[in-house]
Amino acid sequence: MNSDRARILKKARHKRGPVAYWMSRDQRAEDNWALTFAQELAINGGSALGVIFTLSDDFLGAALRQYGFMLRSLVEIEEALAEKKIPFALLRGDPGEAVSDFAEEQSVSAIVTDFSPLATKRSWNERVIQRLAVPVYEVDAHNIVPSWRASPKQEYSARTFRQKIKRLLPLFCEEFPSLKVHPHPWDLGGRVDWDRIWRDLDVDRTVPEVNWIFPGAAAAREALQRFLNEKLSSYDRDRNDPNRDGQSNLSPYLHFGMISAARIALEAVRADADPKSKAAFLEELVVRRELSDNFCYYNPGYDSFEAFPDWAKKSLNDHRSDPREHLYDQKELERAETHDDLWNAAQREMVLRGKMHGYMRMYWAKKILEWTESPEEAQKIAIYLNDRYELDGRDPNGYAGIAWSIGGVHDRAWGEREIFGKVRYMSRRGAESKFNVGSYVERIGTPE
Ligand code: FAD
Ligand code: FO1
Repeated sequence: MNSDRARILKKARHKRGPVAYWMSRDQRAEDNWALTFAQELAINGGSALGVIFTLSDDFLGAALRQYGFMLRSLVEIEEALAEKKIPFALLRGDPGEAVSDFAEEQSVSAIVTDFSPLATKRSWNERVIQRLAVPVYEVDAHNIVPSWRASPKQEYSARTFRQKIKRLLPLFCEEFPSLKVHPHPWDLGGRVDWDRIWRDLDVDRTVPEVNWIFPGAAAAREALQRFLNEKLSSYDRDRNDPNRDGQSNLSPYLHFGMISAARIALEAVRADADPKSKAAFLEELVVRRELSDNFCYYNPGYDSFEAFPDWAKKSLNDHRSDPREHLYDQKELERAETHDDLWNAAQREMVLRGKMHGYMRMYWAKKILEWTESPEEAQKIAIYLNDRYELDGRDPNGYAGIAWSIGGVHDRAWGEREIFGKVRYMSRRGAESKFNVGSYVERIGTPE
């Protein structure tokens, strides 16, 4: 493994004792560099290895839909780890405290965790570091090129980031080693009582689970194979048409780490498919996705107006008092009660299906800017809805996508117009010129 994938968050003397991999963002047993690193550390020290997951009831507005998707996959992970003689424990309570209490009780010698640029996980890490006297390592198991290696600063556009990441990709595109049967046992008190976890789960149950997509690593692999066999070759033509099922639908799996982006990239590169489509897909999967992590990692205000570039902030400020022809509040938007049936259809697609089409996401967020009191309110509402309903929400891609749509992040200045200032505008007429809006609206259905 390229050693730059790992870094030390807390230096401390290595004592003897088991190594714990604190899994969070990368919820899979195979193709996981954080787990590989933890196993190597354990084997080199002659130690046991275990995986812990801290279940928090309140993660950035997630509801039953997303918790269900995650928990059903964690059951599979426990099973896959058991086959390798690696125990799995599910901890409850404040994650920072739960991890440090567990480590003390079990005399853990080192903690390894996966990387997330989001504030929540960073604050959990801080708490663990403060409370524990053992080494804590962080491994970027999500990005192909670790965020801290891809660039030392926030990149202002895909163009500048693309150059850097393309140069580094050959160093990090390695085949994954298989997880080994772990040679040193660790008794963590048996299997997780999943029935009890479900019973005690205190989350918003008004956003139900969906049944068009199945969670877990095996389902993710199948979805990838289907995409490579049936859709990759026409990706470039079909991905921006919400009436064609042209996208991969891999984002929910990527968000929860049920599949690794590097695995998808390796398979896509090997696939016998149209080169233009391959390049378009890899641009989204690698450059755009890893650029979102770069944005959130170097810009702690990623979910605020402050994150927008200066030209956009100035321009949006100049247009604050422009009259709005339509004004909606959060509830009206949430219930898809606007004058625009295209927007309403997109909103309903997200609420009912848990995944809005990629093209519609841009239109959707830009219209929220057009129809609310201020850019701050638009951003807040867009984040609330995205995080509450999307399976892939609560993700750097979401914060970056919303900041791109409303605040010009990673974009350039366009011709000035009302409300948007120099932020790129999207019109319903533009959508109509790209795809059959009527059939999209009809397919998603109108409320009774
Ligand atoms: P595919 O087209 O098959 O792409 C494959 C993968 O490439 C995706 O799974 C994703 O990881 C990555 N990707 C594709 N488009 C983008 C993009 N524009 N930016 C960054 N990465 C990209 N993506 C999320 O994962 N979570 C979100 O919450 C989210 N919210 C968004 C909100 C707005 C307002 C906008 C404009 C975009 C948002 N995106 C989000 C980005 C993008 O729309 C989705 O990643 C994509 O539609 C997911 O579907 P897919 O996996 O079928 O995509
Ligand atoms: N990660 C956890 O470690 N514990 C959780 O309880 C948890 C819940 C959760 C719910 C919805 C969702 O979209 C993601 C969730 N995650 C959870 C994963 C989370 O994405 C990562 O921990 C992030 O890296 C944190 O920034």
